[in-house]
Amino acid sequence: MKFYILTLFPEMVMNGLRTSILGRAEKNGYLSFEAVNIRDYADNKHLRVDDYTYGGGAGMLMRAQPVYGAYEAVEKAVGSRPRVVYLTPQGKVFNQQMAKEFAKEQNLVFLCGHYEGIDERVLEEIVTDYVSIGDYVLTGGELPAMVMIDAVSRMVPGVLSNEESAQFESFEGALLEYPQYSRPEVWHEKAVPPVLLSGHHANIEKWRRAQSVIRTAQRRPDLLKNAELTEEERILAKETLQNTCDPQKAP
Ligand code: 6GU
Repeated sequence: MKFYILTLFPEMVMNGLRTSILGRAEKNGYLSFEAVNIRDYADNKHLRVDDYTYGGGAGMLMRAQPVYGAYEAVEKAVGSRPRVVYLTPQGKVFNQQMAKEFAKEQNLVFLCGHYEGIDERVLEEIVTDYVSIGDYVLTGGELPAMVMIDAVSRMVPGVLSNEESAQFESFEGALLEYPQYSRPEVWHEKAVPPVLLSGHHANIEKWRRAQSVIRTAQRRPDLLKNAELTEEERILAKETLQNTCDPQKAP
């Protein structure tokens, strides 16, 4: 899968994406990243990419012309009209389901805005998806693009090793992950739960599943409505909810 990132800060994006697991996946040919510098497509001799807004008011806007030029270069390279994700707090809030959907694309373009945004006319022509990462304001679309590319990339076959595999993690079954422990057996006078040392795999699975239910009820009770739970697990979730005051402060 190939990601194109249209941005004024290509080095910020590439340095982030070429680190750790995604960097390894690109080296091994499962993914490819290309940052397209919008400034390279500015048609004026000062390479200006921003301008004042008609109607007055705060701040500068990214001009339509260089954004469209950068998009056209990508369209030409892929040979068809790609899906173009514009990172904006006005978009639909990104989630795991959207990550899975985006991972089906052969090419995906992320358009990163800066200043007060981008001239509406070029957005109308090229953007297919308006997406946000949550209800807070950032200075630009680069960090949201990196967040989304990370979440999408790990859904692409081959990107994760077996050990890193996505299958049983948080949100897969709409439950949070169970707590995990490594050596030593006792640390700061806290012992690892004995069942995990028992070697009894059925009991371990049972304990982990119960911990996932408890943890979800304590920390993200909103996720329970979409969770597939047995009758016994429903009861455990309900009891946990009744014994939990503030989900944010729960251990
Ligand atoms: Cl996608 N962009 C910006 N600038 N701010 C955000 C955002 C995106 N998502 C949440 N806040």
